[in-house]
Amino acid sequence: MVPGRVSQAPLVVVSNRLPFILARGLDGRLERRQSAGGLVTAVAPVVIECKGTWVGWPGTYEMRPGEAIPESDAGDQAPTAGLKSSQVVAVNVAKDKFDAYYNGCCNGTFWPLFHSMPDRAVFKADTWNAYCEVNEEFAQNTLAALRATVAKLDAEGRVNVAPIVWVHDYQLLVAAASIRKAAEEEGLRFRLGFFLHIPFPSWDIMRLFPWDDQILQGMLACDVVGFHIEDYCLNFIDCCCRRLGCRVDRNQMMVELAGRTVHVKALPIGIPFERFVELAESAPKVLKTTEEKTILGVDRLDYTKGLVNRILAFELLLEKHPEHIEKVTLLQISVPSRTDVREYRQLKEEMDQLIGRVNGRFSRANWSPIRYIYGCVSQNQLAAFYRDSAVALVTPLRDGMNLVAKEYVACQIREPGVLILSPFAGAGGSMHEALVVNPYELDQVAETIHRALSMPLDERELRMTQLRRRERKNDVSRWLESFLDAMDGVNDETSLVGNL
Ligand code: GDG
Repeated sequence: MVPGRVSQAPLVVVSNRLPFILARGLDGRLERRQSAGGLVTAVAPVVIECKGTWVGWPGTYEMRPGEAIPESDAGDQAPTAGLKSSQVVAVNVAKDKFDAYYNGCCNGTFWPLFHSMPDRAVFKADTWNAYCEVNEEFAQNTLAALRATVAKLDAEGRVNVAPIVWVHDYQLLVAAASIRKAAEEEGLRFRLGFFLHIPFPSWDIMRLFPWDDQILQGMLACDVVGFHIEDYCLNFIDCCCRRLGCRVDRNQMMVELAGRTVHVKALPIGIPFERFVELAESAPKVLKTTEEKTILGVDRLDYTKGLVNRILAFELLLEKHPEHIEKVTLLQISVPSRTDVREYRQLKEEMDQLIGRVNGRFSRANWSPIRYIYGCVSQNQLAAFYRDSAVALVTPLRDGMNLVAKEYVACQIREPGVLILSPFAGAGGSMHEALVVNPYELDQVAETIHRALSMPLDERELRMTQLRRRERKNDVSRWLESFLDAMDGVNDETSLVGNL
């Protein structure tokens, strides 16, 4: 929560999904089903307090025209419980169109492209058109929310307050262009911000997308464009300069387009640190023995997360350091993800085979090297896994930030373990006390796991204390506060226009 600020300007949050999904219960009525992500936990209370609005897809194609969003049940403990149905706008899209937008363009094109894996990206005019149409539907719904918000502020006499519209992530890269155009034509008061949760690629990669100019213009329709780390900001600025010929200031991180200045900000996301500490304090023990050490991996089953490399590196460890046989286990939790996309089904097959092979090769009568959960565990159980694992292996090939690395350190409330982290995750840029390892260099990963398993207690303590201190300070509330500060700064800061 951000005290003292939220009362000033209402927030209109726009994201692909609402902070809860709707599903039809046995009685035929729509019900809210909660999602527990850190983003929702941090942002929902602010939307509730400032009497803001959340615009998003409700997770179902079954809403009938005009059907109301249900209120939360009495006794609902979720962070969205106080979000009234009048504060929620469901964007309903026909199934075929949503498929082309979400599975086709978002996850078939932008996800691999923005993670610098262009060989996996599919460029198709029809999925791109569906993407633009769905973004337009989000824009129209957001405009309706913005009109209602401004009218309410006017009625309250708060005529100097400009609502903040906050658009999230790669599913909505071009929505802001329509929002700005219509809102300006109608003379609505607003400020427009965008945050990208995944990396922003270099110009070399971005230029492969045939309609890259529209992406950049869509993002530049905002007053503030936020990324996790400075590298992504600089990539974005570079693209604006080279593709659109914008005037840019790389030191002040500003881009000028059509006489307007856009502020580009590095706003690294954090986690609800104290909530994970509490979970770790109360979660019952789930891992069996203390003699056997657990190496933990937790990821959506996604090719960006480096899962195949991770298993191969673990196999190498057992080959080169057989002293770990029967002494360590790799516990890999892989949450099913995007199962409608072929690449993801193929990865599932590949992982099943690979893990079967490694287990077949090294298992003993009472021990197997890899325990593999293809599914989702409860947050309580997850916190216990984090707390009781000797090593966390966070080795994505590329990752916007990676929250698992941060959640692991938050839960290290007993004997400290070791975080092994890829430099290609946004988190790699700031979690300096982790053992940083290139996930492509399998030998090195195996050696680093060996080093982590043999690390003396005082070194583990030293590293973990520092990691935890930093993440506690830079938690998700601070991220939210930094974004709101950046939005507040929009009108005060020097503009680029006339400055160069
Ligand atoms: C995107 C960007 C960026 C995982 N397994 C279970 C479970 N989880 C939760 C974790 C964590 C979240 O899922 C995963 O977050 P990540 O950050 O690791 O990855 P993405 O989903 O790819 O998120 C990423 C993030 O957006 C935020 O900006 O950091 O780079 O790709 O919170 O705890 N939760 C439960 N059971 C599981 O089995 N309950």
